[in-house]
Order: sequence, then C-alpha cells, then structure tokens
Amino acid sequence: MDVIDQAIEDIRASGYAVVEDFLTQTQLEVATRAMAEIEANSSFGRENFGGTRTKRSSNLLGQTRGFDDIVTDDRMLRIVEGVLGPAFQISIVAMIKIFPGESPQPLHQDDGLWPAPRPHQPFVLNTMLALDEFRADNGGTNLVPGSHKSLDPVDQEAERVMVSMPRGSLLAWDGACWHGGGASIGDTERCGLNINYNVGWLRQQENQFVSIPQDVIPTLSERMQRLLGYQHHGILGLSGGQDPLEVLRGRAQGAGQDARL
Ligand SMILES: O=C(O)CCC(=O)C(=O)O
Repeated sequence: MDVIDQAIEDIRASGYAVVEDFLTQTQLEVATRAMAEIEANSSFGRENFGGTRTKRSSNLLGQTRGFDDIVTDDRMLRIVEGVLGPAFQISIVAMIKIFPGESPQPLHQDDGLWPAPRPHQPFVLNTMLALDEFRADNGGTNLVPGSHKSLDPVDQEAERVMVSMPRGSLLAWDGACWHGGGASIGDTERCGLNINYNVGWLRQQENQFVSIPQDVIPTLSERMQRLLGYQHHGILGLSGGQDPLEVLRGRAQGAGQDARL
C-alpha cells in the first residue's frame, strides 16, 4: 500500500490523514511565492470564529495561478476520489495564516454548511497544505479522531490531536470530522493553503463560476476547468443537453478566441 492509499484508509477510519513530503520542491516554492502576494493584501479577522490573530483570504483561484498545480495534482485527486468517489469538484480554496496570540477555534464540522441529516456519505474532503511547519504551539490544526462518525456534536473539550507536520506536508480530513484551528502560544506563524473539494452534485462553498474572471477560464487546463464545475454527472449539470465545457468551447470559437476551450 502506498502513502496515498494509506491516507485514504486513515481518512475512512479516523477521519483524517497526514502525508509528509507531499509537495514537490517546485510546488512548494511556487505556492510560497504566490501566498506572499496574497498575504500582502489580506488583514486580520475581526470575529472570534475566524480568529482575530488569523489572516484569511478566499477565492485564491481568482487571484493567482500559483496553486493550480497543487489543486490538480494526481496524488491529491486520488485522495479526493478515494474518499468522495469519482464525481467531485473544488469547493473553496483559501489561505489560513495563524499568528502568535491566536486562541483555539471552536471545534466544528465543515460539512455542516450543507443541511443534511446524519449519517450521510462523505461529501466534503478538506485539505491543508503546510506552507510553514505546523506544530501544537503555533496553531497546528486540532482534530477529534473518529468524530466523522459521530451523530452528535462533540464536546468542545474533547480529546484531540494537534497536528504537527513539516512544511510541504498535506493534512486531509473528511468534512464531517470535528476540527478547528489550534491555539498559537509560541512566537512563530503558520500558513496553510486550504483546498476543499466536494461531490459534483453539491453546491460549491465558493461560487467558482463567478469567482474566476471569465477571460481566465479558457486559459486553464481542462482538468482545472472541470474541477471548477464545468462538468456534468449523468444529466446533472448539462446545458441544453450538452457538456458545459463543449458549450464554452463553442462560445469561445464563436468569439474567435485562441484558447484551450
Ligand atoms: O486553520 C485550520 O487549521 C483550520 C481552520 C478551520 O477549520 C476553519 O477555519 O474552518
């Protein structure tokens, strides 16, 4: 069993998995540069859930191409498919950078955004790429092992793991697993690239059709276009009975665009 199959098994059994050395050196360097620009335009949050010593920025795919290679990475998509099945898409891509002085975020489930009774099949798979080392004292994500199977809310004081992982690692968890950003009691920051996927028949958390400028869509790889939601599952998502990507390609040709569409 390779590390990816192991991660899929761990997520199914415990709700989460860590894969060290996940990012290639190039992915790490490109993402770090892109994130520095994103961070320069972001500021601290103003409410407790998101954190007042945490900088966040969402719609990263509308801001930079620096994360495309990670979002579409074969190993990443193998994990997503292993948990969600073959039909999935990007839900949201965000920066979460926790600074010294942050208090622990309340434990929560990210799939609670969709009002579905439990138990249900996994429909959200979340990931956090460590662009800095994550530790128990600098905001490393807290997770309650096995809580993705819990039908009731977990105690906010529940025993948890505080993820420690070197820069370049991947943390992936079932959206049903109770978790939260950790407290930062040391003197170092922790920047995470947060890429969440959900099943293709669910509404995306972030509206990718509006978030990515329309003139950018034709320049993206077909894999990225499909992950953004230009895909269909059976008859779900067709446009006039046609594959949405074919519709876009037809439009682009009509407009004389020289692009991949
Ligand atoms: O930053 C983290 O480690 C987790 C953050 C999180 O769960 C959230 O903001 O919903």
